[in-house]
Amino acid sequence: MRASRSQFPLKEVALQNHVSSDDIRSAFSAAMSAMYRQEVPAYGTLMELVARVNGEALAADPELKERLDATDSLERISEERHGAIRLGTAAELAMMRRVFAVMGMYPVGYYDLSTAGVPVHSTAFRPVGEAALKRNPFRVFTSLLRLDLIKDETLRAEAEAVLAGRRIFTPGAVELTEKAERDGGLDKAEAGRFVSEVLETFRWHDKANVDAGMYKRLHDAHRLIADVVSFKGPHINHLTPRTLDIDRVQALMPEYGIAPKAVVEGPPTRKCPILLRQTSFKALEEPVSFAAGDGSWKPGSHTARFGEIEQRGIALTPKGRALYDERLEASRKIVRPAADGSNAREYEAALAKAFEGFPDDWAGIRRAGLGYFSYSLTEKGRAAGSLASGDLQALIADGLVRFDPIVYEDFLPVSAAGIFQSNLGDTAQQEFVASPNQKRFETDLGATVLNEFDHYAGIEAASIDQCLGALRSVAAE
Ligand code: OOG
Ligand code: NI
Repeated sequence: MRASRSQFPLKEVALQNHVSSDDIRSAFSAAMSAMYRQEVPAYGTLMELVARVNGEALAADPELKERLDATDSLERISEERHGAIRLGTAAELAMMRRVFAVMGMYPVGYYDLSTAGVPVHSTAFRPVGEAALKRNPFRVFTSLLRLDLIKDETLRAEAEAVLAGRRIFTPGAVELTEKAERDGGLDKAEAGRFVSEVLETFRWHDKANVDAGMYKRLHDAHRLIADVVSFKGPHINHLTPRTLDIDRVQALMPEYGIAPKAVVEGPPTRKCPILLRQTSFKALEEPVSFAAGDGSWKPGSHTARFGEIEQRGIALTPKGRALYDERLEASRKIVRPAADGSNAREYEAALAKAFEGFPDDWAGIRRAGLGYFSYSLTEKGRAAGSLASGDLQALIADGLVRFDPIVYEDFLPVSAAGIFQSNLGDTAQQEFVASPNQKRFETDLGATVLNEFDHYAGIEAASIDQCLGALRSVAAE
């Protein structure tokens, strides 16, 4: 006989006092959105535009609405967003991992941006299980500055010294993270304090940590280095809502007083969206001040924060992803998008042409083994009972089982590079020798990053098990 849960009353009581990590993440995501809306009013405008377009997209496409309803994923979309931060040291990255773990966010994937002329490498902290993703899929693209790519040794040492002297977490954030690790969670009051303490790390500071001369030298080495080293903390640099129709948002942005970058990053417009499409508007020039040395402040400006929106499609299998990478590369051999947007139309045409060979219907994508799907019983399947067989293909053919695309929850290195570059400006293009160093990143992180494919495959396999298991138990009744 299985032990009943009531045999462990002590543990049960202890667990009841803890807020779930999903709730902490949701609260944090909401707090971050409220803060960024105040800090960057254009973000609020973008949210309004996205809400309008999403409403219109759902009204115009009943099939899409039905699919989102059926897979229980309609609700998460209006709350869905990702942010991005850039950290300066290994210690900051390792502590950030512990802080995110309290919110049920784990590092997934490794992105090397050095190939794109940006001296960082990155991961995405995000929830991983299906239930957690449905509850709130908040993610943070987190980059670590690579001072090892800076040639000027004096400047590198100075930058290291500045970074070593700053504390990006409040003592309260550190203390509550340690408590959560010790006790396996936080109670309601602690969770509330945790959210407001951690929010401080992401706040914008308009008073620089360095003087104007140092800022200029860092900026001359690379704008991104100035952004990371010159300030008290890793201010959130964008917060991205999810749209159901990115082409429509891109087209409407000027009407809302926002100038988008020239091309949408990622795959072309398709009937069945794959992976991730993103567009952004340029970083704002914002007033900051630098310490003058005599206690006074010298006014200046800094550009770091921008706006971005994205549309998410199906997660691709390694085979599908290889085809995506190959098609993207093929289109870029024909036309490479110019930073000034002058060849945007040619690029779009080349991209669309290159992707003609990528199936654009869900059944075709599934048949070719290109994407991950979630399987569930149809109404007919739920009523079937004794008809049950263990053959998934037959069950689908008989209309007992349906399949729906699993959403891509991660990022794309070529797209991320395009977003970084459009914000760094045309003049900031810089060559670095490509030097991915995942081992070093993981040592600094204090953990290995999770493999995105394993997680999609796991969600798919669990859905199949659940379907077949349900049919078997009905058949056995
Ligand atoms: C991150 C840029 C990458 C995305 O959505 O691909 C990114 C940054 O600028 O720090 O956010
Ligand atoms: Ni982004």
